[in-house]
Amino acid sequence: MGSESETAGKGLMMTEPYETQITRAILGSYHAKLSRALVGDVLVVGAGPSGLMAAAALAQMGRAVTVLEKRLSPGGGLWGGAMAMNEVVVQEEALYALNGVAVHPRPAGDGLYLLDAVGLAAALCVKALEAGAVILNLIQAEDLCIHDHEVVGVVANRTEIAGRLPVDPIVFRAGVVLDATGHEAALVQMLRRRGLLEMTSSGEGPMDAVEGEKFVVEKVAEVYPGLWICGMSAAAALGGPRMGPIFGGMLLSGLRAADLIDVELDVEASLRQPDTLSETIPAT
Ligand code: 48F
Repeated sequence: MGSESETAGKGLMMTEPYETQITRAILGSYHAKLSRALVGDVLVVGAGPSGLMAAAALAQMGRAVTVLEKRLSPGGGLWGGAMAMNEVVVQEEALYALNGVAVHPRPAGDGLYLLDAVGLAAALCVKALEAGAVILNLIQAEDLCIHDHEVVGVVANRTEIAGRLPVDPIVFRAGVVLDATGHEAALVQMLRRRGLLEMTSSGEGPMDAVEGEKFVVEKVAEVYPGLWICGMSAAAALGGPRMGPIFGGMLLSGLRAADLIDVELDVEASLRQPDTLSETIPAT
């Protein structure tokens, strides 16, 4: 006689083959995750350092966050470091952004710190997931959902399908959409192509690491109702300098986006609240 759990296991295997149980477990779990991701507070498009940082911070603030990443691997431009030398540099003043992120910055002199690029990409993913964000890879934002002149969501498809096969997309809805698509500034470009967003910039400028790093933090903004930009997307959308393999600006840009978006969501929530005081005091 086997133990009770063995018997239960054998019973299950008799009803369904092992391979089917594995597939069924994945199906159930993935679709529950997808369903949770469909409507939320913030939809981050692009899982590079700025998007992952913003997602982790917003999720830690209690916001419902979904991250869409078109590639197989979230991490954006981190993995390859500089010219495929997989080390990245972060400035001392940005190190606080990595509190609670499982990385080990090593001093490189002059207030610069080195991090393993793969380690940082992986640790940011873990941080965002542990904070409660949902990360969906292999999903590409291919359009925006706009109601009454406000971005209310993103039209998305499987990366392998988007733009290649005649298969309709689905829509992810959120209170705020954050374009963290890096050099592409993909969501901003979707508005520009339709003439919905007028921007004089013709794309990011030549490299200037000091100015570029400041730019991506200072220029975090809502560029169209419901659509925010951060990271390299801000530089590409507004004409800031590129900065190469220094990543403090990306981390701080993501953090700043999280702070500003959190405030914006609070303001929107308070505007939706009924004016209880005026409702309870009868008019004389
Ligand atoms: O490019 P990326 O890492 O953007 P970032 O967070 O950081 C920039 C730095 O990596 C580096 C730099 C620092 O000196 O200049 O480039 O601003 O990550 C952007 C992510 O967005 C994804 C893309 O695959 C990448 O992982 N992405 C781009 N377009 C889409 C998208 C799209 N339409 N839908 C989903 N994901």
